[in-house]
Amino acid sequence: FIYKTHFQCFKELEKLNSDNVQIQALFTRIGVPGPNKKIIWMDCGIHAREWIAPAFCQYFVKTILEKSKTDTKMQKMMKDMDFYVTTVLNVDGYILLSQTRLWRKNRSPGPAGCSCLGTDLNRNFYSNWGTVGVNFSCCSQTFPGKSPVSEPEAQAVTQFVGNISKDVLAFLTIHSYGQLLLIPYGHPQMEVGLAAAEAIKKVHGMDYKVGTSPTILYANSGSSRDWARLQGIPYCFTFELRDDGTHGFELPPDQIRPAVEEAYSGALHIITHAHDK
Ligand code: ING
Ligand code: ZN
Repeated sequence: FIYKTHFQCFKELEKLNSDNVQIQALFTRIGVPGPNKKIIWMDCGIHAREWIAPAFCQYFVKTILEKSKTDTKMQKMMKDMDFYVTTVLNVDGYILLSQTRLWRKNRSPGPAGCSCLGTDLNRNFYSNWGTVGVNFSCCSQTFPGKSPVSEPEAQAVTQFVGNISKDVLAFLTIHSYGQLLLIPYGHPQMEVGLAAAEAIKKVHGMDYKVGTSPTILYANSGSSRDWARLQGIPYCFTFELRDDGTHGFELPPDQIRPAVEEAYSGALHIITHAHDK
């Protein structure tokens, strides 16, 4: 068994040049088969060091599957919608964590002459690419790449979600840390976000802030969430899971379960709202 990195896999699959092959290897699709299904998109682990996010995606998949056995609302949602869950979007970066604990970017080669690897995948999407919140030094953590959507991971999401975007009700992209729900501009999202934050607080009493990136975090460009909103997807959220910065990316193990439990509650609120609307 020869392990191939994700980047190599993408390169090989690209050669096959057939529609939608690439990302089929990436996500889990959950739902009752049927016609005219709506879609919920969720990705975790676009940034490697934010490993609580992949833990969340795993918990999410496990929980919706368990619920679907008995919970009639979940059964209905699975009849109406398919859940596409990408547990680790940036696989190459995630694998590197065993050596480089705080790696963020992917592992693709930099521009000619650059000694560093990696592009910030959440600066590589086609949404005001390369304008704010980026650093064109290829060694920086927010290097947006050589050009918009230059990276195979961003290409895969752009191509796949782009093709189905008219059926996607919600696009949830999961990061850490900060305990935030970041929204693109637009008021309906703010209301749903505030209600989701309440749902989160009910689980373990944690406070999540809700707002747009520039107002509650920092300005950026080229994010997948802004791109998704530009495709017309109604509910697009970035989750920043625990914690508030005390431990940051190195969340203590005893917080893993409560962190994913409360985030589930917030995600479920948004998904239920998107479904019922
Ligand atoms: N945070 C996100 C980042 O890419 C973000 C925050 C997401 C800002 C989407 C704007 C839009 O920097 C982390 N922790 O990566
Ligand atoms: Zn992140």
